[in-house]
Amino acid sequence: MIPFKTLMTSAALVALVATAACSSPETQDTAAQPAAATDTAKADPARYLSQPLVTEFYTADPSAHVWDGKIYIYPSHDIDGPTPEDDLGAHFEMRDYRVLSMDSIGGKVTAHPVALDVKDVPWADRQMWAPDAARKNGTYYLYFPAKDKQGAFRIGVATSKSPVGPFKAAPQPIKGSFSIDPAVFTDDDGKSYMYFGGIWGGQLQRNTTGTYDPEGSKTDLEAPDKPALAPKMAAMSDDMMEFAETPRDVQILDKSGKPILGGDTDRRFFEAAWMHKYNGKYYFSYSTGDTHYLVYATGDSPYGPFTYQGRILEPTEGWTSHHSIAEWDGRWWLFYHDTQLSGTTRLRNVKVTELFYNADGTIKTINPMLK
Ligand code: FUB
Repeated sequence: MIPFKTLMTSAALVALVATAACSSPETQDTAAQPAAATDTAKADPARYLSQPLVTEFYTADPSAHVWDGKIYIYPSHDIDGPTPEDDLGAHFEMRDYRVLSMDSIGGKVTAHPVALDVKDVPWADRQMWAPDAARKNGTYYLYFPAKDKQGAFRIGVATSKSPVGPFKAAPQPIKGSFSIDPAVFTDDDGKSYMYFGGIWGGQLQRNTTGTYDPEGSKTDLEAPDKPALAPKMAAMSDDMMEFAETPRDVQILDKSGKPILGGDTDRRFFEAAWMHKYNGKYYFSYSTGDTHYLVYATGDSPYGPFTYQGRILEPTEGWTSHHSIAEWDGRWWLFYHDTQLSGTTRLRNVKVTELFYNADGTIKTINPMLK
């Protein structure tokens, strides 16, 4: 990866105090945690469109859901580790998940205790990356990617009777799962679908034959004039614990109906799949990775195909961009992350801002920086 850092130089405390003072939501950490940043400088909060939701620890990849009128965010829990940054994301060494909840946008944010730890997942070895959650018949399902003992990313599932956990992991990853960034969308008819995948560190390019190839490409298909590697999707089984079908490609087309090409790095899928529905249309959104955009494509079915429409979010600070979109109180919200608190790609903080549609259903592009 090419780090897309903002360099900052002074002490963590200064940044945290400055940020907290300007942050509208009140935060409450219900589990003892050390202060977040360790080697950072004062970032001027006025430069940012919105402020971190939590300052006590680092969070990223926010998957938001509204259940019973309350907002729940399932983020990655970033930690500082010894591994140097590389193109395959070895520096994202997360070991557990903590859920955030809010009664309202802009209100108090509650950070709940650890909901799932890698040590309690029998098959997983390391790197608990971007999770998502779903609810069905009074059970909450946490879906998460992690590397297994062979270094291959798989997607696991864990269950709880509470939206904030603790969750109990299934002993094996979801059969037939691979790669990263699960996002589970439940349609109006109650059917649920998982969208997933990521290139480079997400290993999609090492799973093209149905078996993980540890010697496979370190980037993508290495064919810029061919259709880009597609994200994957599958309907979920009734019990939400398995795929109900073999994962298939999510087709992303340009406006003339041709697949987006591998070399079209401003528009091709990289990671961070999300699905939402607005006015009867399906919006498949994702990150373009090394070009740092959050973009979207729309379709008439959860299976696609999806036609590329444009950008949701211009580049944030930090190399990665990852988001979710949810409706709360009749308005639409973009949950995303940047590195305001740390200035370091591996230590991110989640945020929220309102998302607006144009009359034709297109999304108004958001700039995360004010100056
Ligand atoms: O948080 C680790 C990885 O970084 C996620 O899985 C990607 O989407 C990117 O945000």
